[in-house]
Amino acid sequence: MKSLQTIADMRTASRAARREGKRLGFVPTMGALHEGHLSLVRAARAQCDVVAVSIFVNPLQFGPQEDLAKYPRPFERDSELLKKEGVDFLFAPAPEEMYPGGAVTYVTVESLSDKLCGRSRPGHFRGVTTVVAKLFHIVEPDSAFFGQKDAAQAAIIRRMVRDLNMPVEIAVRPIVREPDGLAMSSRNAYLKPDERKSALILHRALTEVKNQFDQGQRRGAALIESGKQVLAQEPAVRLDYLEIVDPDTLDPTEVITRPALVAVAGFAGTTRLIDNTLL
Ligand code: PAJ
Repeated sequence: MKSLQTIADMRTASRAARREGKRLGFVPTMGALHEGHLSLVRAARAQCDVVAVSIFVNPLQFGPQEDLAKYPRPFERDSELLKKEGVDFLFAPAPEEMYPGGAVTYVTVESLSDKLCGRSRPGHFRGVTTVVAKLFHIVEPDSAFFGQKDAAQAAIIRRMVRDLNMPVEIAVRPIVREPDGLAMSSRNAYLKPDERKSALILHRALTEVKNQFDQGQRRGAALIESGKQVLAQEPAVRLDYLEIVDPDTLDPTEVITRPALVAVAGFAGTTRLIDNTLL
C-alpha cells in the first residue's frame, strides 16, 4: 500500500493506474475504521482493479460546537487494517493541504442539504459535498463507495454527481451492525457502557416501524408514532428526529406507495447517533 499526503502525489498515482486501463475504486472516510468502512473497501476491491481510500477528518463538515477536536484519529491502526484489505493507495492529507486558506468556493445541494441531519447540523452537508467534490477531482475514481448508514449523505452525493455531471459511479452499500443491532459508527467509541445499552433503542424503534409496515400500516404519521412510542421507553436517549421520507428527495412521505426511508437521529449522552431502514 502506498501512503500519499499531497494532492499532487495522489493525482499522479491515480492517473498512472487509469492510464494502464485499470478501473479505480474510491472509498472516502474520516478514519477510526470499523467493519462498516471495511465492507466498502471489500466492495471496491471486488468491483475494481485498484482501490484508493482517503482518511481525512474534514473540518468543514463539523459545527463549531461539534466533536472535530476529539474525533478519534487512530492512524497507525487504520493504516494496518487497510494494508490487510489489499488497498493500493491511502490518501491522508493534512487539513492545510485540503484547505490552504482563502477558499471561498463551496458545493451545495440545495433543498436536500437542510433535511434530516442538515436541519440540526447547519452547514454539515455543504461541508460533505464540498470535500467529496474536491476528493473526486483529486482521485478521479471510476466508482466511489458509500454506506447506507448515512442515507441522507448518500442521496445528496448521488444528486451532486448527477447535477454536476461528475464522471463517477456511486455505489451505496448496506449498513453493517454490531451483533445486537447497533449500527457501527466511529462515534460509538464515545459511548459509556450504559449509553451503549440505551443507544440500542434507535434500532428497536426502526424495527417496530418496519413491523408495523409489514403488518399493512401505510400511513407515515401512524408509523412514526409507533416508532416514537418505542423511543419513549428509553428516556436516556434524546430524540432529534424520526422521519419517513423519499430516499431520493428526502421529502416526508405521508402515505407509503413507493420505497421509503425511515431515518432516526438521537443523542445518547452527548453522542449523536443515526440509523435508518428502508421500507
Ligand atoms: P465516515 O463517517 O468515516 O464514513 C465513511 C463511509 O463509511 C461513509 O460512506 C459511511 O456511510 C460509511 N459507513 C459508516 N458506518 C457504516 C456502517 N455501519 N455500515 C456501512 N457503511 C458505513 O461519511 C463520512 O465519513 C464523511 O462524511 C465523508 C463521506 C468521508 C466526507 O468527509
